[in-house]
Amino acid sequence: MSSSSAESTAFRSALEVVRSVEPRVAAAIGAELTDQRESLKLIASENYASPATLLAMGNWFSDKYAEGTVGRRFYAGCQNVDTVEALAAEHARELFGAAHAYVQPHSGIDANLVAFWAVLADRVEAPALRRAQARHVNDLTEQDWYALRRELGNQRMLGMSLDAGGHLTHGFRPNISGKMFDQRSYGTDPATGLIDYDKVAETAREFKPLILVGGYSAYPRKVNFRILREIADSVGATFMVDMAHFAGLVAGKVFTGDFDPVPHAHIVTTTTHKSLRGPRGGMVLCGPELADQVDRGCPMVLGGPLPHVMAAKAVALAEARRPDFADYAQRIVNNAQALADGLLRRGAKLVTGGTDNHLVLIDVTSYGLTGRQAEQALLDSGIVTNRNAVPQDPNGAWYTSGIRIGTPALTTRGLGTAQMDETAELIHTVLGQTTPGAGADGTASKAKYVLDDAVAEKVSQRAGELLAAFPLYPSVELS
Ligand code: DSN
Repeated sequence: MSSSSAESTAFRSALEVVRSVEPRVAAAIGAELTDQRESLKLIASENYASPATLLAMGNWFSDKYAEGTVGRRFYAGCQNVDTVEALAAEHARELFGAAHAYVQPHSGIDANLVAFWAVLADRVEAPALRRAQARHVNDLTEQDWYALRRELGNQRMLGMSLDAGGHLTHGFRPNISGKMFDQRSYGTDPATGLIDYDKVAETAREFKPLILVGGYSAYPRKVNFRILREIADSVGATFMVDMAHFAGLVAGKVFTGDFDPVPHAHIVTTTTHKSLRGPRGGMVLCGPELADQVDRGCPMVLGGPLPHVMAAKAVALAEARRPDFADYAQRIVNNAQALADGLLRRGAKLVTGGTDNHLVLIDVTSYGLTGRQAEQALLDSGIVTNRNAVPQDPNGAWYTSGIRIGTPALTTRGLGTAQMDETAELIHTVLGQTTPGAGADGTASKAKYVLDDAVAEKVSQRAGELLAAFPLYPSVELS
């Protein structure tokens, strides 16, 4: 049986079994594949995992509790979980050149929490923290938590500001990190949109953070991690990098030297499902000095590990160690640059004037739109993006003034630079032909917009034709 017919058979059989119990779930799974096949997915944080990665998740590993770590479990019978967890960690260490890998985090937020607690435990003498670590998180009383917060009190974190492209989990209020830490941010130079390292150093000297965080979810440029490490060292901070967005570019050796966070940071966190193209989940990499604290992630802040997802992480990380992954990673960046060039040539305004990673941030105020209006108009036209704040955003974090687009998913489908130019044309057409709408009372709205149905229809049709030449999961036929 050829591998492609094996994949079709596997997914078809799985759906048949699901259908026999709850046909609506089987129908929704099938519909999701159709939707993903038919939309021009430009969400910078999404991708398409391989059939092997997807299939590794649908099995009896899901039924196993495995709190603890390899060889040190709170449950019996974890020998097979040990095998997949150890394999995933080994692939991660080899791929990124890290001394230690912890592959249990369920998401990027979880990975960051594990890292924060590991650094706190390593750096702060707090008896309440030791007591908390010695027990299961569910057994902590209100008084324990209170003592913990008080004893840890006022630890400081310095991270990239949200509107400059930082992430919520880097000490911002809607996330627990904003409650655990006294946070201050570094932004970008208003003239260039680039990180001003002298300014970061100045803020670090003034603020003296316990943790300096590098990494972003909407900054379209490389970051010099060697310089950030020097800044961290100069103020005695632990240097942590959240590489969730660009882990695939590190794995594929597009980001090397000063731009590879692993040799420079004390601790690195990531998700596994973005440019790295694995299953939905997270991971922490560190040196031997933090390894023991990191391994306490479960049960300190994580619920039971997901062995079926760790199995899929092992598969995806093995894929990322193959030579063709480096070619994929380079094509992600080539495509993002072609998309940026295509937009710039058509008159769009881009934050920082371009990109050297996987994402492009369009400032849609140049089209007279908010991010919300632009996002919806593009969606009507078959183009899936997400709105995002731009530096010093006049429209705030809800409506925003930006559209963030990224190329990992379309690159996985096989689209190349020629198709990126056409994609730029489609985006520019929609944004150029959309105008702001008015609310019910006739006043200007930040959400309503006007786009001729015929334009949306034409763009959607063209996007469909573009995608038809690059089928998603060509090896998988469900009917
Ligand atoms: N939600 C992810 C993103 O879109 O960047 C980050 O958590």
